[in-house]
Amino acid sequence: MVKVYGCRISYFTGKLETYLRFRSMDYECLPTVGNQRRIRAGAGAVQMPVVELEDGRWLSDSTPMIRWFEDQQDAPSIYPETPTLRFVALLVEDYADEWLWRPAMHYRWSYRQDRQYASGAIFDDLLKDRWIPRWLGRRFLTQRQRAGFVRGDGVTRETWDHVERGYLTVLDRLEAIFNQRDFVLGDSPTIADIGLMGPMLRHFGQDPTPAEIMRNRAPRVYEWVARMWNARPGPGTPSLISGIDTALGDLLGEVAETHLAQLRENAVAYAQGAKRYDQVVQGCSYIQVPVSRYRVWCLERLRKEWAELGEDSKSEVRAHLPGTEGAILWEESPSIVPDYDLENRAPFNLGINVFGRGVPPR
Ligand SMILES: N[C@@H](CCC(=O)N[C@@H](CS)C(=O)NCC(=O)O)C(=O)O
Repeated sequence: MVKVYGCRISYFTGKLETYLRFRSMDYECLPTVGNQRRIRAGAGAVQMPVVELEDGRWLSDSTPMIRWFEDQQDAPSIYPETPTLRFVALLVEDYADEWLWRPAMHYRWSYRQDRQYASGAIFDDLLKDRWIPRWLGRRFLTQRQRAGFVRGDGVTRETWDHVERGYLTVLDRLEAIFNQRDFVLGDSPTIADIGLMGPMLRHFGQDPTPAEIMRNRAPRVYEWVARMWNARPGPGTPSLISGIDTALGDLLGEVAETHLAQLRENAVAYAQGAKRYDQVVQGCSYIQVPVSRYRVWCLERLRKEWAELGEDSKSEVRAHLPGTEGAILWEESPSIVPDYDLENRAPFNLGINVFGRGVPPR
């Protein structure tokens, strides 16, 4: 039985829970609040989720955690065997983790009915035994999340429509994929599906405003969320697509134009020692978004995976990535200076938050 410290409506806790259910692994959910000192000592940073194993070891960060759990399995892996699909799956996971975060936080905290629901749910889960009046706790949570992860992450009147377009586009791209097959890459879940469950399960599929949009605009995605929540490995070997088809290629185009564009600008800003930076994504200007040291590491890991691909795989993936944004995967880049997990110990290293000490600093 592993202990998962998180919250019942948290993005990355939902991603990890989907994986643990898929592998029929028992877990116990515990709140981070009240356990911060132990979490910081064991896992390095307080974020959701962190995991405590029965032998006392701590794990942080859903991406390396799932990879480590998967290494212990004696079953067909959720990381595709073919190098092209493996790379695509990792890229989609990273896009789901790091790019879809902004629209997910925007819908949850910018719309009144969504923030009323979320602040109540988080309060009841994390704060109700803390001697804080419910109204005050909810107000504190709303202000923290809106100031930090919405306005503080570049959502303004000017970027609002583009942020929402990112959600509508991923719905359309996935709807086209699920019109052809049950999961992103074939008849079984891969790490691409698990990654997408971060935003889709506890935010887009559950918060009132984006869930209504999902039901009406992309019913197959809505159905996939439930299918993923209940997914278990099939009896045989997973049957995945033989290469990148049009529907998947269209999703990859969006991933490159948005997520890879942001990863590049973030890495450049980090190398310059900046705390915030401006970026243009699909023609939309985001002013003074927070720099993330963690995301420099994400980019470095993707570049390593890219470097290990054979020439055939590289050209197959490249054909679906717009050159300007895709190039950050293959060009020599002096601006990528990872300085996290240099000993390659993740998920057993001391973790860091995606931004500052949790919320993006002002
Ligand atoms: N890279 C981490 C990210 C975890 C994360 O950022 N979780 C969010 C909540 S879903 C969090 O803890 N944010 C920090 C905060 O709100 O203080 C992972 O993949 O697990």
